Amino acid sequence: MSKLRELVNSNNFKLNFWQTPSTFGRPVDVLVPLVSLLPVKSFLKSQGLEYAVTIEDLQIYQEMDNIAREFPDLVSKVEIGHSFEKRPMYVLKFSTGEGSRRPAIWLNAGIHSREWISQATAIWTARKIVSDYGKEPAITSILKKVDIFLLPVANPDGYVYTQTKNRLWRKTRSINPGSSCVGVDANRNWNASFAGEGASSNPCSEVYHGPRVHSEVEVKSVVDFIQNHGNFKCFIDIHSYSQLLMYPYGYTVKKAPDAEELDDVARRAATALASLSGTEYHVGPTCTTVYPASGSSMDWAYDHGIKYAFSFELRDTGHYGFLLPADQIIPTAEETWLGLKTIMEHVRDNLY
Ligand code: BHK
Ligand code: ZN
Repeated sequence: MSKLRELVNSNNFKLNFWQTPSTFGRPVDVLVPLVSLLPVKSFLKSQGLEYAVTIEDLQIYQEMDNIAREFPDLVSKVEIGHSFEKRPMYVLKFSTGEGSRRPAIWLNAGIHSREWISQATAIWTARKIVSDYGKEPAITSILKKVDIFLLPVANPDGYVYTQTKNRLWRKTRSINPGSSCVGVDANRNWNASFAGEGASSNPCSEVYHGPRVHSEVEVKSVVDFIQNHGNFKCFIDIHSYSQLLMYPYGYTVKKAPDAEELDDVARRAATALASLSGTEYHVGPTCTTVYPASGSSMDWAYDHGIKYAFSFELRDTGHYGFLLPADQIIPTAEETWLGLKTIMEHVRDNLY
């Protein structure tokens, strides 16, 4: 009791007590900011106070629960697997139709943990879809024909690490046997010219491709889900920063067979995006637009027959970089939505 009071009165941990300590000795409920999580846990342990985590991530994971609960006829939450550190990987499935194998779109965010505008844009997008469905003709007609699967946090361990230890962490948090360096670049780990150009075999590199194809359980979970489903027509990976909209390939300078159609769709998407507040995007294939990169999710999707494969690099162009201020989250998400909608409308009208 007195130890709990110590916790309440300490300003260091920035705790928010939902239930303050009582004299009856019932448990208290405390909201802990991620930066304080480890210190608070060790304080509780050192004082012999029992605790349990009841809501893992109040912010993004809780919002996914809220959306699924508020719109049960439109949204379901699917657990597709877990991360290296055993955090659940949740996907929101938006579907209006019967049958489990309707043509589908995969929206992937947060594969690189430090690109926070990606996860934020994804969760905003989830709320946007449920708010606009039945009111706005584009999303309503898209969902008449296709299902949308949204993975807001593709690299949960990395995301927690960026909030607790190192804001600029990019990779997964898997242990590399024989090396003191941690993690694999989850966007070099896919079966698309794996370990080719633009990836490193050094575990200490930021673009380490990992020991083998799909070695990262986070990647394997997505691969298995998409392959078992078998009817994905579109895959969009969302990164930051640079304001780019790219399509295959990253692993070769060779033109993708569908390059002209993909370029046309991407240009229209970039124009729609810019129409909101003038944010300019460059459009092109990854390899010649940024750099060669083998083993990416986008190239894997494309080579596995998912024709409409794109990769966004959201705001900005480097002024704030990964540390995009919070007041740009909603403007970024709103403009990105116009680009996403353009692509999804094209998919709707060009199912194959
Ligand atoms: C995007 C798609 C396919 C391959 C590479 C890229 C560029 C991306 C990367 O994986 O290196 C750039 C990046 O993370 C910054 O968001
Ligand atoms: Zn990235």
